[in-house]
Amino acid sequence: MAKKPARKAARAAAPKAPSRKAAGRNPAMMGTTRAKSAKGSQAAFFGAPHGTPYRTIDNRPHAASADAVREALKGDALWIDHWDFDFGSRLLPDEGFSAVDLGNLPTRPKDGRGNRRKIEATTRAILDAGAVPIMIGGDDSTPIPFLAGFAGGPPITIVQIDAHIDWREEREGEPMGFSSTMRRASEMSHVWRIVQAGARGIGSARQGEVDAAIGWGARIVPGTAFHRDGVDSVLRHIEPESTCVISLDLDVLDSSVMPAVAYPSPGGMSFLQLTGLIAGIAEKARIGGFAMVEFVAKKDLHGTAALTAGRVAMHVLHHIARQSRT
Ligand SMILES: [Mn+2]
Repeated sequence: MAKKPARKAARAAAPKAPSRKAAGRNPAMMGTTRAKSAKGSQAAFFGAPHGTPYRTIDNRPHAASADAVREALKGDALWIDHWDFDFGSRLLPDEGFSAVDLGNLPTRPKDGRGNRRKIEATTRAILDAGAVPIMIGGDDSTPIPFLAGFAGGPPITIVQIDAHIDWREEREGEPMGFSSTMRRASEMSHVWRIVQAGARGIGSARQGEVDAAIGWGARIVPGTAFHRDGVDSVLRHIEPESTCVISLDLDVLDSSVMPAVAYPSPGGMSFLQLTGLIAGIAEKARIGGFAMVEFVAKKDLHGTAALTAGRVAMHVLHHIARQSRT
C-alpha cells in the first residue's frame, strides 16, 4: 500500500497553492488548464451532472461522469507530448491552441429548469468567447440546453450519434427529458439539419416518432446501414464546410466496449468506427461543439469504459485543434 503523503508538511511547503476546494477535487481534463472562462482559448470543457429529470428515473448515476473521464485520462495526460499513434502525430499542437476546463456546473438532480438555464448560459458564454464548447453530461437531456445555446449563431447541423433517435413529444408528461432531445432540437430555428447515426434495437420511439423525424427531414442512418455501408453512409448527409455539433450518446458504442451506460445494447459501434466517423466529420465539415452523455461511472468495470469515453473526447479535441489552426 502506498504511503499517504504527510498533508501538513505538504501544505506548509506550498502555502500559496489553491485550497483543494478551490482547485477542485479532480484534475483538469487532459489537454486543458482550469479556468473560469473560455476567453483566449479555442475549446472549453465543462461537466453538466444533471439535466431535466423524469419523475420515475434517477438521473444521479450520471453525475460523476465528467470526473470519471478526467480521472481516467490522468495517466495519459502526463504523456500528452508523446506520439499518439491514432493520429500519427502528437495529440495537440505545440502552440497556437489552448483548451480550458471550466469544471462542473452546480446542477441539482430535480431542478430541470435551473439546470437547463446553467447549461445554456455556459454554452453561450463559451461560444461568445470564440471557443468550441465541449460538454460531458449528464443524461441525454443535457444536450437540449447545450444545443439551445447555439441560437443566434450560424445555422448548425446536428450529428446525433446514439442508439436511440429521441423524438418523443413528451414522456411522463415531461417534454425536456432524454427521450425528446432531437424533437426539441428540431424546433430550434438555428438547427438547419439533423443527421442521426447508429440507431438500433428498441428504444422510446414508436412508428409515430420515426414518421415525425423523417417528416421533419432528419437523415436517419440506423446501425444496420452504418455497419453495411460504413462511415460514408453518414458523411453523405453532411454538407462540406458546414458547422456540425456532435451529440454523442455513449450507448451508440457496443455494450462490450461501453457497458457503462444506462441502456447498454448489443450490435453497436466499435471505438474505431466511432472515432472514424468523428474524423470523417472533422475532415468534411467543422466541429462547432461536442456533447458526450449517458456515462454511468458505477457500471464501469475497471475504469476501461471511462478511458474509452475519454479517448473519444480526446479525438474530438485533436480535430478541433487541427481545424482551429487552418
Ligand atoms: Mn441513447
